Amino acid sequence: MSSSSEYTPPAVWTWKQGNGGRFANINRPIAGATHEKALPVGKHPLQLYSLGTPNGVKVTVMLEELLALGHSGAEYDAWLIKIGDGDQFGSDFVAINPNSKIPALLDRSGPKPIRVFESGAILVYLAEKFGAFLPTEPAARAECLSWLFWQMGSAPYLGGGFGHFYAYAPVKIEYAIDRFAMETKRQLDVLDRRLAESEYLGGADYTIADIAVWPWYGGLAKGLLYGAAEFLQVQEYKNVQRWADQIANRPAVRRGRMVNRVQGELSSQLHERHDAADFDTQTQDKLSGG
Ligand SMILES: N[C@@H](CCC(=O)N[C@@H](CS)C(=O)NCC(=O)O)C(=O)O
Repeated sequence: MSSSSEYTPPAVWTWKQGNGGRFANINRPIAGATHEKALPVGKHPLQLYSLGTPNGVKVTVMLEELLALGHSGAEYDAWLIKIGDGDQFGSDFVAINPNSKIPALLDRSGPKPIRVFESGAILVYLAEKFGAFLPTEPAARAECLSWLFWQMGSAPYLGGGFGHFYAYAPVKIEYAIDRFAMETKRQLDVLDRRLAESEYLGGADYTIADIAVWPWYGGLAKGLLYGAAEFLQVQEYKNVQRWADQIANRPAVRRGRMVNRVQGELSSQLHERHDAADFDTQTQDKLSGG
C-alpha cells in the first residue's frame, strides 16, 4: 500500500491554520460567530438561509413539492449563504443555527419566529406543519423516518469521508480512500436492495426519506458528485438508477435543485428565490445573457 509519510500524533492537538485541504479557510475548531452580520428578511412566512449543496437541495425540493401540492403557506424566500466566504459564522446566522451550517430555516408565520436547523429536522418540521410527505400510519411512518435518519447517519461517510479524501484532501491517502469507497459502495448496495423491493424508500409513496436521500445518493449515482462515477461503478446499482431518474423528473425537484445553486450551467442557477415567477425570469435572463 502506498502511504503518505508516517505521522505520530503529538500529546496535544493544535490547530494548524491553512492545512491545505479544500475547505481549510473555513474549518475551525471553535463554534460561535466570528462577526456581526444581520440576515435579510423577505415577505414570505418562511425564510431559508442556504446554498445549493445536497443538504440545501433537500429543503428547496421539499418547499417546491409543498407548493406544487397547493400549500401556499410554504411560500419562501431563499437567501444565499456563501459558506466559502464564511457567511455561516455571521451573528444572525449562528442565532438560527448554532452549528454554523446550511440549511437554516426561520418560520415567521406565528407570533414568535421558530428556528429550525439540520436538514432532517427541517424536513420533519415542514412535513408535520403541512401534513405531507410523512405518513401518519405507524408502520409507514417508522419506515419513512428510518430511511430519513439512515441518510443523516450515512451521508457523512460519503461526503466527509469518501468525497473528502477522494476529491478534496491535499494528499491522496490510499487507506482513507479505500476505507470510505468500501463504505460508500456498501451504502449504495443497501439502497439498491431496498429499491429492488419498493418503488420509493419508505414504500409505495414518495416521502421526505426520498427527498433527503436523493440529492446525495441520486447525485452520486448520476455521476454528479466528486467525479467518482467510474471509480465506484455507480451504473451497477440499477434500482438506484431507476429511482434517481424518477425523482429527477419531478417538476418540483427540477425547480428545487436550481435554488441557491452557484455552480454548473448558468441556466440551472437561481441564486435567490423570492417568488414562483423567479424560475421563469431566471431562465429568460440567462437566455438573453442577463
Ligand atoms: N447534518 C447537517 C449538515 C449540514 C452541512 O454539512 N452543511 C454544509 C454544506 S453542505 C455547511 O454548511 N458547511 C459549512 C461549514 O462546515 O462551515 C444537515 O443535514 O443539515
